[in-house]
Amino acid sequence: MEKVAFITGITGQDGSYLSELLLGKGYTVVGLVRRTVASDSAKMVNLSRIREHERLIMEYGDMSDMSSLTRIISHHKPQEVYNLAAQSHVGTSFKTPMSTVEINLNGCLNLLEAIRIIDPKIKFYQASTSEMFGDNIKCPQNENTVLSPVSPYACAKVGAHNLVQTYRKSYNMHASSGILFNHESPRRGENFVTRKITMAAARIKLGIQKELRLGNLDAERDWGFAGDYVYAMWLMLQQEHADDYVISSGSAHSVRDFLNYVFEHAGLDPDEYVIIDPKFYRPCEVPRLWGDSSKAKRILGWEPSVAYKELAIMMYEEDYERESKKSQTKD
Ligand code: NAP
Ligand code: F7E
Repeated sequence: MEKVAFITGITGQDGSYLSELLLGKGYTVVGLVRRTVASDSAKMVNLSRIREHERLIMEYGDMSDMSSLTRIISHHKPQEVYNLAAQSHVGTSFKTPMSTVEINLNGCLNLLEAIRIIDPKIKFYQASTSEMFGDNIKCPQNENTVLSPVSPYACAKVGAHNLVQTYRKSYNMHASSGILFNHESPRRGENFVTRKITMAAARIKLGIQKELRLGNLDAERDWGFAGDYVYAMWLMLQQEHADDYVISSGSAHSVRDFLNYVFEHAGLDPDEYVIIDPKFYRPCEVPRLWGDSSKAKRILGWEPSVAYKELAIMMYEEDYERESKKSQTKD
């Protein structure tokens, strides 16, 4: 039988890696795109490798518009739905709390309801997050760690996480949540700290940027590679039973450590270029995220394949190559 997957958030970092994975496995992939993105080809850059693929279908819609979700699910009849769409920037969620809740919480409910009504046998994946642990610094964090969200982003994600568990228990739906720790790649949005750093290092090295403004350098994160993490999403939906799984690299590093490592690799001294700017501090910070994904290893057989330093260099090198090509074409 033809396998069909519906992915929300397909234009984002994870959506693009997951699409490539599923197309490679023979799926037909249906992706939800907003009109504002579909009309701007620069915003489709993450999908450049697969845009012309015959089994990739783009459908206009929006997480806040349940009718668009029901239309797509009724028409394409997916067996698997991956809900990756979100306003995913934690700092921004303090500035746009209502739309963040609308997309990240109500959007998830719209999708769960659409599935329950149309075909409750559809398998569902929810993009939950380590941000839900918030200021609970008991480490390493696992599936039993108490949730203590401290941003509108994380509050909305906790609500969605609870809804997924509720639909699983109430309607016997195959609905799973991946509690994913930070995962990065050369496709990471440019306003997330790792990408901001690798991009700045590349541009400073090339002489096209003079300084890098950052916020809290003491925060610690457990950073892994997005390509590894989307494989865990797929594995969750291949299990007989739905469940929640922590997905992480298993080690934590500070923002300062990431900064120093990338700048040292580029042959730059961060003290000469980095300015601490209060604008990038958050009203409430998550001090430390460090995950324990032993359940995923035991049940899914999942393990990360790209280490922290390898990831940092991969991101820096791609940024350097692209920025260098761009500056040559300007000459
Ligand atoms: P991302 O690059 O920011 O992508 C977010 C996607 O959501 C984009 O495709 C965006 O579309 C789409 N979107 C936003 N609002 C929408 C709306 N109203 N209707 C339809 N689509 C909408 O995020 P990511 O890093 O790939 O993360 C994927 C998911 O995992 C998100 O739910 C995020 O919260 C969660 N997560 C991420 C991490 C991480 O470290 N990356 C960790 C844990 C959980 P446009 O292109 O139109 O903006
Ligand atoms: O911040 C600090 C900042 O924005 C990491 C999302 O994918 O992962 C991501 O959320 C840390 C924070 O990621 C700057 O204060 C310092 O402590 O890269 P980030 P995040 O907030 O951890 C989780 C798991 C998700 O679910 C989210 O969707 O870095 N930091 N200076 C800075 N952060 C940013 N963005 N910019 C700075 O200038």
